[in-house]
Amino acid sequence: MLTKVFRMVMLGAPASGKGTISKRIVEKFNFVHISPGDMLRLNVLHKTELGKKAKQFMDAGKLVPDDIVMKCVLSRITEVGNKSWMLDGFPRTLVQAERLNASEPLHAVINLEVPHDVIIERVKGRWIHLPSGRVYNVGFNDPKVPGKDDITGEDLVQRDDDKPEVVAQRLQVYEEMLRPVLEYYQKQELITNFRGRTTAEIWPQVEQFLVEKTKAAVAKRL
Ligand code: G5P
Ligand code: MG
Repeated sequence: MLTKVFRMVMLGAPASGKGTISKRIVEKFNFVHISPGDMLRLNVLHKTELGKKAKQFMDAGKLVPDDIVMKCVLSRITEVGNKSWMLDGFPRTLVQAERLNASEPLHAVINLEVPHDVIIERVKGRWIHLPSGRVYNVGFNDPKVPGKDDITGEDLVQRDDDKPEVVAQRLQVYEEMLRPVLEYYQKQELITNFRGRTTAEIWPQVEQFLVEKTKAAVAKRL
């Protein structure tokens, strides 16, 4: 049982399995999952002012401006209060990493490394339930009823940014923008890389790592 607030981020290319592994971390460690991507998609769905601003960037496979994303993330962290949390797909720029560090020093940074050929195949079969962010994949975690969310029975959709040309752009942006973020966390000796072609390979490594890290945090060695 954790007695201390644990703060971590999970980085990784588009479709590397951040959302999938986050779900397992939530189940096993009871962390609050904060996914700026899910939050932005919900705003786009509900056509909020923020959603209208973000949509043009997301549809083009570009990053949403730092100020918009920072505001969302920091206000969500404040809402979460005194619970352990994990950020999924944040920070994506050096500015985001530095601003996060200024208010929320981290215990761990996890970076998923999955080859590009695997990523390209995965996005073709991805279906999501937009209101909840639940994610499925044909042949990996199929919904119980094809095309329907397991919990609500509502329709599943494909993401607008999962079109092949947008995925290529997202991968390029990821490579360019994330390099300085990875270097930033390497300098702080905070980052751990996890490699594999499947979540089945990666998850046991992440699980073991977090068991040790959270124990150390509770023992106040972090
Ligand atoms: P997001 O929403 O953060 P991405 O591009 O970082 O999006 P994405 O696409 O959500 O990441 P993921 O979460 O890493 O991918 O992967 P996932 O959904 O868990 O898994 C991918 C698929 O593979 C799923 O269908 C899953 O079921 C399947 N799968 C998993 N494991 C396996 C396996 O072992 N085998 C098989 N066969 N399948 C598997 O960002 C979206 C946009 O929002 C904006 C940007 O515009 C961004 O492009 N944004 C930000 N902008 C600025 N700053 C930020 N911090 C931003 N965050 C988001
Ligand atoms: Mg995701």
